[in-house]
Amino acid sequence: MTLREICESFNIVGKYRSCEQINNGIINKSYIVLYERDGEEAKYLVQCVNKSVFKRPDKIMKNIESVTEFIRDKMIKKGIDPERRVLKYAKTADGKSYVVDEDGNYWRAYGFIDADVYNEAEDEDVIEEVGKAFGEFQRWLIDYDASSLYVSIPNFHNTCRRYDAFYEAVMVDAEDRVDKVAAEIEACRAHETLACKLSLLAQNKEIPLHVTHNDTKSNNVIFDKETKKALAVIDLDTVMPGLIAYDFGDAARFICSNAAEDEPDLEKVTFNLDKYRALTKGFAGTLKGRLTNIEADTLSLGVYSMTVELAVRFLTDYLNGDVYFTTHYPGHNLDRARCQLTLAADIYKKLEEMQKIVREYLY
Ligand code: GN1
Ligand code: MG
Repeated sequence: MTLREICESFNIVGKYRSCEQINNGIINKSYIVLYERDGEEAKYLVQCVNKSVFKRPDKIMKNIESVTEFIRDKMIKKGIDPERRVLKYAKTADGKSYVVDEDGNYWRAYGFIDADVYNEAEDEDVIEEVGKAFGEFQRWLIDYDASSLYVSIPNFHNTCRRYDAFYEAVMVDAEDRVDKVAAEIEACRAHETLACKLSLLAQNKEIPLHVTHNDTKSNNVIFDKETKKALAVIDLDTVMPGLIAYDFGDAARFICSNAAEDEPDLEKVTFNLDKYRALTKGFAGTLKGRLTNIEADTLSLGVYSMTVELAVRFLTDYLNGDVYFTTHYPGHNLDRARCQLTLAADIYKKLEEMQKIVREYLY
C-alpha cells in the first residue's frame, strides 16, 4: 500500500496533496500528510507503529482511542473545545483507528496540531506547564477504570521485578563486567528497600491504580506557539494502569535534574529544587484534593523510586551487553547508570524538603 492509499482508507475528507517524513521519535515512523478541504489546508500525522516494540498495536490503539474519547467527551460537556487539547484519530469506513498493510504493519492517523515542544525545559514557566499538562491528563482520567486497559508492557514500573532482572544479570555476568562495577552494584543494593516500597504498596492495593502515561518527558507535551501554554499530552503508546507517583516521579527525574540523563561528569548531577517546585506547582496544583492521603504522601517517593529503577535498568542492560537501550558508545549504559545513581543519592537527601513542597501545592 502506498501512503496515499493508507490515507484513503481513513475517512479523511478532502483532496490528498502531499506527504513528508518527519523525525519525531525513534520508535515509530511518522509522516505529515497534507489535504485540501474547502480550499483550506488540513494536516494529518500518519504513523507506522513499530511492531517489534509493540506486539499488539490493535490493542494499543484501542487503549488510546478509548482514553482520548473519554477525555474529549468530558471536555465537550464542560464547554471546552477539544480540537487542540486532545489527539483525535481518524477512523476507517468500518470504524477502526488503524489500517493494516500487506506486510502486517499498523498505520494510524491523527489531526496534526501545529505546536511547539521542548526537548529540555530550563524555564520554570515551561516546567510548570509540563507539570500541569500531565496533571490534567491524570485529572481528566481520575474516574476512568484503569483495569480495563491493555497492559502494553507488563511490570513496566514494578521496581521489585526490575531488581529481580538485575540480580539475574549479576549472577549470569554474560559480558564479564560484574567485577568492574562492584561499587555500582552495591549502590543499587543499598537503595533497594526504599525504592521498592512503592511497588509493594501497589501490590498490596494500598495505592489506587489510575491511567498513567508512562513517558512523562517534557517533549511529550505540546505548547501553543503564541500563548506558550501547554495544549495537550502526546505519545500515548504506553498508556497503562499505574500509579500517579510513577508519572510524577519520572517527569521530575527527567526534568528537574541539573544535568542530562547520561552526564558522565557526576559533579554536575544534582536535583534542582526550584525546577521541582515549578513542576509540583503545575502537577500537584492541578490534582489538589483529588488524591488519597497515601497517594499524596508517596509522590516524592515516586521521584526517588523512578530514578533508582532507571539506574538499575541501565546497569542491568550494561551487564547484559547493552541489548535493550540504544547506546551511542561503549560504556554508555554504565555512564547512564552512574548518573542516575548520583541523582538518586541527591534526591534521597532532599526527600523531606521535596515532600514539603508537594504538601504546599496539594493540600
Ligand atoms: C526509554 O525510548 P524512550 O526514550 O521514549 C524507556 C523509558 C526510559 C527512557 C530513558 C519503553 O524511553 O522507560 O525512562 O528510555 N522506554 C521504554 O531514557 O523502555
Ligand atoms: Mg516515548
